[in-house]
Amino acid sequence: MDISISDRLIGLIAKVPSLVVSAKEQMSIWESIQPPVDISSSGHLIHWLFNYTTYVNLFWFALVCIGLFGFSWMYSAKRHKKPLYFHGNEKKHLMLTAMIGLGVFISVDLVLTRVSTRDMKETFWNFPQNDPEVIKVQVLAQQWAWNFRHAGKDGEFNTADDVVELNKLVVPVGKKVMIQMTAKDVIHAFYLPNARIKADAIPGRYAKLWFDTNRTGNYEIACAEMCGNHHYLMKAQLTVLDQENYDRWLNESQARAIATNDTEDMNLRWGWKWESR
Ligand SMILES: [Cu+2]
Repeated sequence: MDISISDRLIGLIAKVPSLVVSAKEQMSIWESIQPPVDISSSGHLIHWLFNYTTYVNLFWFALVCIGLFGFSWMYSAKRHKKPLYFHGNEKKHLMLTAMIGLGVFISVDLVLTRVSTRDMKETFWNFPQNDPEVIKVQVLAQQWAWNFRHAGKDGEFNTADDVVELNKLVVPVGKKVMIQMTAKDVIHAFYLPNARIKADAIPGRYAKLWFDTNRTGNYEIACAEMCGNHHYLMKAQLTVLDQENYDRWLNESQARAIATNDTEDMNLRWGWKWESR
């Protein structure tokens, strides 16, 4: 039996309500585009830059739209039967153009450069080098996993008491964590969305970053560099424990490491001497 066009139309229209997103679902979409919870003391700096960039660009975009559509309407054929030609090189036109250009340059380029340079210098590249409380971790990225190495009780890397974990980084809450990392094969990027921090792990060199945490829980670590066909699987977990649980975890892991680490196995000895620069 032939289905008439009107039947098809009715069928299509009947589907429309299911395509309309309910108010409740809109809420969840709004929630889903919110950034992940910030667990660091410096994440708000990145937030500020992100928000400022968005709003200042929205402002200038709106101004351009108002000008574009406003002048189109003002000088439309309906309102002006006779065309009006001018070259725009009068002093007031040049001044207005220069003022707008200067406004964009100051509010976008100058402000963003100034603020991001300050944040880099004072916070993100201000590494807690001489802080004895800092937790040091070495990270080896590879296709497609993250290896984490704590120095253990002796404070030296590549020794029998090193605690090595696959895809699991454990840190105590409130402490600064200093990370040195490299990659085994191709370029990867260590990305901690909840601390708003990211750095490339590059074969043949040691990259570093630091972060801190202000709440316990499990958070995602992702690879943020397209590194091969299983890049999407390259996830790890950041576990933030309170000090007591962290100490227990470290003690147990160290005891297990000393009992089972085969120091002759060169595959296990991927650590390096901590770079103090
Ligand atoms: Cu990767």
